[in-house]
Amino acid sequence: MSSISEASIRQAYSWARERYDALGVNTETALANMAKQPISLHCWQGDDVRGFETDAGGTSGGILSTGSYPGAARTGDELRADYEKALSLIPGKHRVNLHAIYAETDGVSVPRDQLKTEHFRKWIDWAKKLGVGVDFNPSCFGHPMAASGFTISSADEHVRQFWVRHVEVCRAISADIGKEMGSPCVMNIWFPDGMKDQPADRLGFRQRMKDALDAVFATKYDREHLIDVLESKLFGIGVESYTVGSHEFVMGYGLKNNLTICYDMGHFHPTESVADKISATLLFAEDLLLHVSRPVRWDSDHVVILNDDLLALAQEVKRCDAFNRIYFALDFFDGSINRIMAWVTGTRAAQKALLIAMLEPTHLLREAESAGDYGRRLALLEECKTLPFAAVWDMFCLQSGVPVGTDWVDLAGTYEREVLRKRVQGAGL
Ligand code: RNT
Ligand code: ZN
Repeated sequence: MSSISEASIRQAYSWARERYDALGVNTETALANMAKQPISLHCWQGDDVRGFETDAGGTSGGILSTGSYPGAARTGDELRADYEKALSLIPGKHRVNLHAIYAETDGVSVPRDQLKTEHFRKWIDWAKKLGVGVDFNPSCFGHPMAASGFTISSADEHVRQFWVRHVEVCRAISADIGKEMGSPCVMNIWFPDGMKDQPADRLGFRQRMKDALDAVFATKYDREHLIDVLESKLFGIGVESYTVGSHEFVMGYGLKNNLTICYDMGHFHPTESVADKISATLLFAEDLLLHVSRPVRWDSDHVVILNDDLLALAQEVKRCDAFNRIYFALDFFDGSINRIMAWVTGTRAAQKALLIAMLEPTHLLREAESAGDYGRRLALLEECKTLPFAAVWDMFCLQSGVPVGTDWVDLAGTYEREVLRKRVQGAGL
């Protein structure tokens, strides 16, 4: 299957292993840890956040998927087939991340505040078959009840209660999923609520959001089944002046009410480092969800690549020894390129960052730092950048039975020709 011989992968790995060994880093441990480090793959990259509702769906509330590359999944079966393809090109065992708009209701229109676990039965059974965990998200956007720009903080009681009920049913569904899968379902709540121009009553909306959340969280679930998460945001397109669920709101509400908080890499000012927030947050929070994304000038949700921001994030998790306290989830949606390639590129990039971090000789950096030898610290950091992590990565792919190096790209291309392109030509539905 591989265009690179197994012998050469093993030889390169054994050299790399020696190099890391000399720095006191065990590559075998890193490989074992990578194999048990899940990343939650978001279903919404497969269809540009459209979902399956017949009368609503799509993006709004400041989020936007651009591009009309052919081949987007149109049904649950197509999306699951695409997922399986992507998962076959990614090393390790992962999780799937669903949004409420991906309910399958047999053509019947089921309002979002009346969704039930049975509407996700196909997803659950499929995930069981694949042996992957399932995470979940209420969908508080792309809906007539969100048209005013406000959902759970709306001044309109009718609108507010609708979204309270939606999040409540999503929690019940998530708890059921977590219980059935035997692995807690991480349910992330994001509200688009905000204003294009300066509000006069910032407090009123936040007070209503707080009260609504109190109602939502009045029902208690076992954390063995459900992990409640709240995601903050700085601004959205058309929602530039005010975001109700700002960072301070979410951090305050989350910490006070024992919820997990989510940092999305695109939800802060471009000069703010999300990596820097990890250690500060973990002193006060048990765990943390990271939405691994890539902002380009704004919260554009570009496909994740192995850049400095991503590396810094992974390094901070390693340096805080916090792999067991962080949930990694992807959050990007690029409709302008092959969507399977987007998924696989982003996931593999995130995993490479984690691996590089796991292979870091952190103890040597710390020694230099505590000796006050910052020149040595900087020199070591630079040398670390060119350590042969790629040979360890290739070994991880080989051990996981997925394509090594660039081989996966051709396989994704074949899938595009044989499956995705046919969708456009009218076959399928
Ligand atoms: C929006 C948030 C949120 C969404 C997904 C679709 O800015 O990042 O996480 O991207 O729920
Ligand atoms: Zn996000």
